[in-house]
Amino acid sequence: MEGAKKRVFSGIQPSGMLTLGNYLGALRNWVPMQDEFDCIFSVADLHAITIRQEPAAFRRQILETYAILLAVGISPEKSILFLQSHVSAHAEMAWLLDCYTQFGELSRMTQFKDKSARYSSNVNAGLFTYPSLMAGDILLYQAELVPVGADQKQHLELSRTVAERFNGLYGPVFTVPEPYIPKVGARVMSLQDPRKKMSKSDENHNAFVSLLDKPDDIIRKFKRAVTDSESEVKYADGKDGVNNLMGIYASVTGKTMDEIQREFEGEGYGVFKSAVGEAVVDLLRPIQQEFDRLIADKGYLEACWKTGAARAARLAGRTLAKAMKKIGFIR
Ligand code: ATP
Ligand code: LTN
Repeated sequence: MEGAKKRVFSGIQPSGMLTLGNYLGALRNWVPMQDEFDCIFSVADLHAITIRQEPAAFRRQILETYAILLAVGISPEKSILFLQSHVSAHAEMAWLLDCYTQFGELSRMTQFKDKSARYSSNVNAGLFTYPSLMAGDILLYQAELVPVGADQKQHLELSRTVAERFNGLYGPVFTVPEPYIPKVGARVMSLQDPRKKMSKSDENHNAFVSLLDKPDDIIRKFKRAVTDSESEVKYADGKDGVNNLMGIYASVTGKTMDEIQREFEGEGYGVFKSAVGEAVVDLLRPIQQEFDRLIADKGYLEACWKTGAARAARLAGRTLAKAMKKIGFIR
């Protein structure tokens, strides 16, 4: 059976509790992919230390990110679900690829430019070489498809360039990965500044809805969401806040923009915002219940990530050995 399906790899950083944006834009699409593809998903903990993390909080975030992936429906039987740092080949491959990636290429990465401006007191080398670690994640598994949001496309392009460069020097070692843009792609914007994407690391906690937020907090955040001075629930240019709320409501309920507009005709924003909040609470309730059950069962989580790491290490080890042999290392 293995080999017949296309291989998929994706990762998510445990840099905070995942948001509604991560769910609607990424995780929710990963779940059905498990039936169509041979999927490998990783909690990218090594990537997360490019930003300073407080040890106790970091440990909790890794654990919670792993549990939330299971809670939304990533299956440890259908897929390989593991912690990146548990498979040492990732760090080793990142070093190899660093030596096949140009300074100029890394300098052009917009995420590096954004993050080095935002965290100007800690512009570490890891922040700069982050794309090599990510390329290694993907290339170690010979992944053909990589589901990512628009923000990661540039990194994926660089992964392709590095894979092609390596293959050009040594023969076919790596599969050159393609970006995979799921059919239902949602881009969820900040509730406080709807021109910015909703981000789990936003300092303003009212700007995002965490997947673990309590129902009252979710309702409150939607009630306070920034809109405009009009009162008509209508999708239109310049109405970024309302457009975003309508997008969330559409994505959660499956309704079209026209249907939503009709549903709230003559109602004003208050009623609409409450409805969006309620819909999100209903969406997250079963996920939160499953999360609560899983997080209390450390033994099960541990068993899952041990199995995941063992399966991942076998695949990754093969590619690492092949790449090292080609370079000339004595094996
Ligand atoms: P950070 O705030 O730490 O940069 P983030 O919330 O932007 O994190 P990532 O871990 O970088 O999230 O992204 C994980 C996945 O979620 C990626 O595939 C990304 O494209 C997707 N994603 C992130 N934010 C959104 C959003 N607001 N809407 C839709 N998809 C998103
Ligand atoms: N950089 C990604 C997370 C990530 C990833 C990957 C995504 C790490 N390794 C490999 C796809 C493939 C992010 O910040 N969203």
